[in-house]
Amino acid sequence: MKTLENMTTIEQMEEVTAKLKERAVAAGAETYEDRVKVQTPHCKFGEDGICCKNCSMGPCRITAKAKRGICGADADAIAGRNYLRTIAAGTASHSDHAREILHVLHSTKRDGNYQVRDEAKLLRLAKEYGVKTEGRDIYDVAHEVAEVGLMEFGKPWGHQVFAKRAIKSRQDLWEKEGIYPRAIDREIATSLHMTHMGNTADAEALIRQGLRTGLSNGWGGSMIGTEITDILFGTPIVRKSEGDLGTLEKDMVNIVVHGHDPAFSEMVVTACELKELQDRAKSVGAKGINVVGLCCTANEVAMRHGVRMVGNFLQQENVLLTGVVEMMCVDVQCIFPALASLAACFHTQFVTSSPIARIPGSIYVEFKTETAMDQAKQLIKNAIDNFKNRDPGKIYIPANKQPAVVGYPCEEIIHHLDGVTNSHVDELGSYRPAVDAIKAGVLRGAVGIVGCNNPRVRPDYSHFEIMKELLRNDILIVATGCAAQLATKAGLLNFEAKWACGDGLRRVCDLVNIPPILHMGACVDISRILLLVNGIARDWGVDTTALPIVGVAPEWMSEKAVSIANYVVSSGIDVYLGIEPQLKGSAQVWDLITQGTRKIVGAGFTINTDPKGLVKAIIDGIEAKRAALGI
Ligand code: XCC
Ligand code: SF4
Repeated sequence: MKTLENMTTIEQMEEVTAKLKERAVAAGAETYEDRVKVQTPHCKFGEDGICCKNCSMGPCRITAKAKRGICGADADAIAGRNYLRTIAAGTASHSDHAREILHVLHSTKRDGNYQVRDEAKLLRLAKEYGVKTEGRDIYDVAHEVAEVGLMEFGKPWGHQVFAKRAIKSRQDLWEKEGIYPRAIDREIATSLHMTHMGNTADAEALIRQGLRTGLSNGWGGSMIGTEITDILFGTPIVRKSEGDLGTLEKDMVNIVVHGHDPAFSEMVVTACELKELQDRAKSVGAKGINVVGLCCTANEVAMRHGVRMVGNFLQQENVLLTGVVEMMCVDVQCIFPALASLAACFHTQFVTSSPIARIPGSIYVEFKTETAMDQAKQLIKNAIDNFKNRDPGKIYIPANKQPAVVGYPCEEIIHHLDGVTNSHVDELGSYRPAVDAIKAGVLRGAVGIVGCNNPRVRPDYSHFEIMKELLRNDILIVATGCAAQLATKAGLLNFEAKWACGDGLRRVCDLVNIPPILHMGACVDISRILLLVNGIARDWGVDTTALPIVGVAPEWMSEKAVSIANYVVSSGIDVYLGIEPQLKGSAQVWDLITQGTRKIVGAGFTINTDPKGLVKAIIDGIEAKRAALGI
């Protein structure tokens, strides 16, 4: 049994970062820490959300003297508009990623670069979409499913099809409150329209549209992204992996895949297994090819191939500073433009692949579905040929590395619960054993820990502290995104981490044979958490708001995170944030997101930048829900 001593502590992670920082200085390279220094203190108006530049009469800033912009918009209108624009951008990003994946599905061929890997899921989805399947070639079905999916973005009438997966009480509420999500692009465009000069100045109306736009992401874009990715590359199953910088190999050609859209990284991973390329690597004196993942791309390829996870968001520069990365291939989102100049300080080839994420100084190879495999092979050849260009004087591979168990989509969770009681009730299975464990108090509740790192706080520290405290209090954790990768780096994402649990949680983990933190995937896969919570509510017979289950984003930073927080709250799940949203300049908007939405959707944000205070609020929140249920 592993113990506390086997973990990697935040201090140990920071030691490595400090050593790599020395390397950066020696190489004349700048890192984010340098830029944080020159960017702080941040602009107060931006921080408070009360700078408007939505028209060229401005920019207008709200001060004690100037209580209104030139058009008369006040702090509430401006902060509310800025906030809604953030949600729209986050929704657009997740959803456009999903749209790309639908195009990949549309390009599938039996002998093509991309194929259908999960036929059963495709057929289930076809049924849900009303696509005929009988007597049809699976690829014809796939193409029509892709077309129906693409219509979810722009259909002029109707609502998101997947929203029907939500329990009835939620759907009725969305209907009643006028926030049932319509076409995804419609919600994004409406948000931009509402926030144009001369439109909505009413903060509550802006917040409501934020809820609806978020819902079009959670029960629309993100859920489509998850489903279609499973169909294309397989629904994840439980696998072993490893994480942290120690997964880089001194004697191998190291290729890092980074970003979010797995269409590119899947090809790279598949191509690396080809014998011809392995042989080529050996011919240049390497022992083989080592592909590792970063950010959400890491989660995607770890769940489907066991590919090791080299780090999370704020480690992207550290990875290059090791001096052993032959190539970094990126797709979209969360990619520092700074990587181009940083790579130039080493032999690393920095390859961008998407017209959506063009970065000066990178090698741009526009990835196309028709030529994907050939492009991936060529890139890997280039990486192999780059192996000889390493500068031995610049090499430092930290030892930090932890084993991890990944790959718990809802299907796997149900499968494990089924093993306990054989309670299988329908095609989708049952969460009843989990419900019973929570009712009995063996488990006090469950928490989804998600999101990024953020240099506004001590990186990874909040994740770590919150996770340890929740486990100790018999609260099961599901994790995605960069939060899941902190769990990986720390050594909490494996069966042995049971030492960190309270007695109840440990018993459940033993019985169900699961680790205490379940890796559910990338950020788009928070849609899986929606389905999980929804399934539990269904099997319990209560609305989601009644459940002792909450979401927490201790170190969030992206616009996507704000969109996510909005769909989670709209789905009846309280959200705890460790970073303040940029809207403090409006007491009304602050009040709306922390209190007001509770009156609309029955859930809201609790914001606390102190991790100890935040985790206490989470536990108190869970216990209050239990008390209200009488358990
Ligand atoms: Fe990006 Fe998804 Fe955040 Fe990590 S967690 S920094 S969004 S990679 Ni989504
Ligand atoms: Fe100023 Fe109004 Fe224009 Fe915003 S929309 S920049 S507040 S005049």
